[in-house]
Amino acid sequence: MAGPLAATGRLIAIEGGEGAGKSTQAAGLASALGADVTREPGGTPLGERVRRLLLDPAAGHVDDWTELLLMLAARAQHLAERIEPALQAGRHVVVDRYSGSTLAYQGHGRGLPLDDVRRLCDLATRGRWADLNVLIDVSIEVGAARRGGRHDATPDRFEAETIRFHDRVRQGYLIEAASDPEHWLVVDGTGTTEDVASAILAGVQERLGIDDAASR
Ligand code: Z5A
Repeated sequence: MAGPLAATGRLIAIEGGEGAGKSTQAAGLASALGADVTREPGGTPLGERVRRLLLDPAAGHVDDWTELLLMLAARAQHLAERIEPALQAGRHVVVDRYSGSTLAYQGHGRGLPLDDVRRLCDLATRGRWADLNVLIDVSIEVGAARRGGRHDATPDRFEAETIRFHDRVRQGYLIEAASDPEHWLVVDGTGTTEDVASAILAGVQERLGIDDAASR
């Protein structure tokens, strides 16, 4: 298929397991770069409705392919409505989860064939992959402890998954990062919020050659 439209804005995805600190770091990075910030699944009114369906523990059994296609339906809308217009207007976009999450969760975690997952991500995004995926890597235990410190509500459908599932996701992320180092930056997420933020900003600037908002 034809590649994505040329754009001057860069797309940076913040990836990792639950509780890794993605939302915290996505907001901080976007502020440092003067970029738009958004999240998946979600980011648009329709996407946020799909998100509620996907996370609802009362949804009962959700077939793995259904889960994949709902993630991609939300992404297609997100891309059309928010991401692509911002990139075309020259704004950088920081997204809290993107196609890397689909490879890690629906591919490595659920066990759907990776080639199919990759091809469907490509179709849903018209070939728009992140310019850089920042993987915030923490152990399952650290992620669960951080999440546990924050939530007191019923766990969502993903939070309720087994440790083995979350471990497959973590290993899957590391496999994806190792197999495409040009598009992945792995950051140790166990330091303080400030330490992790500095490592991410330095890595993004070095890899994408973009200035922070303060130096423009
Ligand atoms: N999913 C999927 O399966 N396929 C897909 O294609 C996509 C998504 C796009 C919802 O995502 C689920 O969707 C997700 C995968 C699936 N489920 N899981 N697991 P989500 O991003 O909303 O869910 P999440 O990963 O569970 O997000 P989270 O719990 O909000 O975690 P986070 O964003 O990584 O962390 P945070 O909110 O920034 O921080 C968590 C707490 O830790 C908070 O109290 C912070 O203040 C604290 N924190 C953050 N950083 C630090 C450091 N460095 N030190 C100490 N404490 C910290």
